[in-house]
Amino acid sequence: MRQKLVIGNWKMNGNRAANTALLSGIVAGLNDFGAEAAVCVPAPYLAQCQAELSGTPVAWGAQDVSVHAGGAYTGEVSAAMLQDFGAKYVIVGHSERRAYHHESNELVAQKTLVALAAGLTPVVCVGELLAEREAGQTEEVICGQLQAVLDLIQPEQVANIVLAYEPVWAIGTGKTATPQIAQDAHRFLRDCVAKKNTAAAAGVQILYGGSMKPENARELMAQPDIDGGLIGGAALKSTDFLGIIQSV
Ligand code: 3PY
Repeated sequence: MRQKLVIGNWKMNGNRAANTALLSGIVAGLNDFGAEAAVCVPAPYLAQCQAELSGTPVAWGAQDVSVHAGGAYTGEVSAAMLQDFGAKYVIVGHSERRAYHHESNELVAQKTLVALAAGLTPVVCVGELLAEREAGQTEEVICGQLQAVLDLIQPEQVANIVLAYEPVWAIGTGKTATPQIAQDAHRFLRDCVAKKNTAAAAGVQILYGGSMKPENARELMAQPDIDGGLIGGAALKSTDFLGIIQSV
């Protein structure tokens, strides 16, 4: 039985005062729900998460990581630095980074490997564009994105990654994949993982991302291969974020 996991992707939002209000609202409202909760915040706020979330059930993480261990890489943040601030998760390959920072499948795979080596749990995002879905290329695209990662990691490392299926056409658009569309993609991804490590595939958490909100979370998370959510806008309001967690 896989544990449900709900991760807030704050993207480039927040300030110290607003973060404190949001984090304390989440912690206060988090009772005995069946899901594990985490927030992936802009790197400058990792220290704040460490100060305000330590000792609570809410984990924290980052939204990107450098492939480099250290040195002359202006603007980059290493896996060791994330770990230094208690990060558990790091999102890699979000479609916004693939689109705006030209991250290739190979770079995302390297970031996954670097995160794993540092003891972080990479949340590897895959997802197709609307044009790709309309051209019937969804499986080819998400398989290619995932395969680059699977090719680089060891079979035993499969158990230490989290996957997120985020159809690009559902990100920031208000459109959500129907539960059946999402389930089909999740099942397909799990079958791809099984080719690398059959035993581990059954345990890999695959999150749905793309306009998940309290109103649609229950139906999505009821699907057999949807193990939680990677939440965008709805993660910025504690009541919405908690509403999603309560949908588990
Ligand atoms: C969204 O739901 O907008 C996301 O991009 C989650 O990562």
